[in-house]
Amino acid sequence: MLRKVLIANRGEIAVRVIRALREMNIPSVAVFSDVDRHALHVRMADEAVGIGGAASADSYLRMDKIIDAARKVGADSIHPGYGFLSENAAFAALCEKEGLIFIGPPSSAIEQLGSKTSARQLAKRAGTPIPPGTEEALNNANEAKAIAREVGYPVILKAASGGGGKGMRRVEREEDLEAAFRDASSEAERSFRDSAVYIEKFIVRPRHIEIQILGDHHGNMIYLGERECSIQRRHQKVVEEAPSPFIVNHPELRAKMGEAAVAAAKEAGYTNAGTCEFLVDIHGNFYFLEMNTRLQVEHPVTESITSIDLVKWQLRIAAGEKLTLKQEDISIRGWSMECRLYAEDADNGFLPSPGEITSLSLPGGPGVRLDSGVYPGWKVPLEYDPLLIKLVAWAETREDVVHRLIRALEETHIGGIRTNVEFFLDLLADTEFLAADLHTGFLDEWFTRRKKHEFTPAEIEAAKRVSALARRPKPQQVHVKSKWKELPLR
Ligand code: MV4
Repeated sequence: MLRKVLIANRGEIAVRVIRALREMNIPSVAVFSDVDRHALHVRMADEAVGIGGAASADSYLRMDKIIDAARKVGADSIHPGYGFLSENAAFAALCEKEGLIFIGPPSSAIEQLGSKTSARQLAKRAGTPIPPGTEEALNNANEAKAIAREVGYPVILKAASGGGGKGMRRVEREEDLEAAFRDASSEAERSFRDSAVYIEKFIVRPRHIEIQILGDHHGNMIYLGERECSIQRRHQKVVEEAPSPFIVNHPELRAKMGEAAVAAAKEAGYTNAGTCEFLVDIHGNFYFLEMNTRLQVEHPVTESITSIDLVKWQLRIAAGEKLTLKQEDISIRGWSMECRLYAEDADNGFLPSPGEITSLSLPGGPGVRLDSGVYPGWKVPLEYDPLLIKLVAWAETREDVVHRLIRALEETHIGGIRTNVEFFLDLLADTEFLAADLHTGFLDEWFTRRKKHEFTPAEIEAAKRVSALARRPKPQQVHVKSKWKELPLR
């Protein structure tokens, strides 16, 4: 087993990894920046090492300081969490060179999957379906025009080094293609210092569904079902759930997507935990978008429906152990949903709202899991992502899990800062959300609908006094709505 693990991260994910290590009796080492000296992950770890200034570039992104810290405390391995250095191939390679175990895939896999064009090539070789388009960067707008004529409009231009929706342009007609090509290339250059863009057919009104995989160093690899992540705002996930309402009645589609994810990961020489992102259209056709070579924020919903601890498996796999779970051992039970509680002002454009948490009262009871990185009296710094707590619920059905989340949100009181708790109560009490006809445009449309209603301040106050549970439609109206019954499966 691993001797001592340094966690090159902060906040709730550092705490999550420390908890797994504690249960496995492996010593944990936190690192912290100047503003994180009193953070929860520092308090919970067995040891902690300061690695520099508040700005990420001076601390959590400093490969040299993190490697030095690992050396100093005698750690043999590093868990990168998510964000920061987690998908940095150079950091994984540096760990490999220094004889430290990087708890994640090999640097070669991170590198191949980091470039979107090379990931497309790899998926194609593996037989994993991709949106029609190019697997090489385009040299000019005329090349884009030729491909767009072949695959048909709308198309989408994407940065080869892209992520988070930057350097992306949807194009409806040929006359808009040249300007869009210029815009996408220059945004890609500014954002990633790489102007390379490629083109894909635009998949209309898709669902964003991802497949969790686990692979060991002995050739074993499995998939652990899907997560539905279509509820996003500006490419930031807001609510995640598993299973996907779109897939739940179609185990054969789940199996096909799972096998496609495993095939792509195997082609990359992948090990450890990873996630294949797919777009799924209304007909049940699925298309590989990219692979996330890290543990994801939303991993707990998969843990909840499979009863498998993904972080413990990451640690065992990194230590060279065999993945003793077989595909036929994986079964899905019930429904899980996660709300990301942020220090942000939901009434003012979701602007970050850092500051001191003056009081904190958190939910509990059956089926409630809290992955928190905060405590009362802690001052949320403005330098980092303001995710405070992941509230994750489990229940037998989707309807029950939504009711449970509402109940848990109503038990939640975070004082001193603005949060998005009230926003979740509004969203989860919405009939359309309950109907589960989710797609990537759902949240934008929901905000538009809400604005149109234009409630008076008195109505808002009245609504706040009534439990969101009481505002819900009657249970008999509720069932998972699937717009398609018979899927034309590939
Ligand atoms: C697409 C697409 C439609 N067709 N690709 C946005 C982020 C990036 N990772 C991929 N994205 C998209 N790629 C094709 N061929 C639509 C999106 C997209 C999206 C995807 C997932 C979740 C939310 C989204 C919101 C807008 C656009």
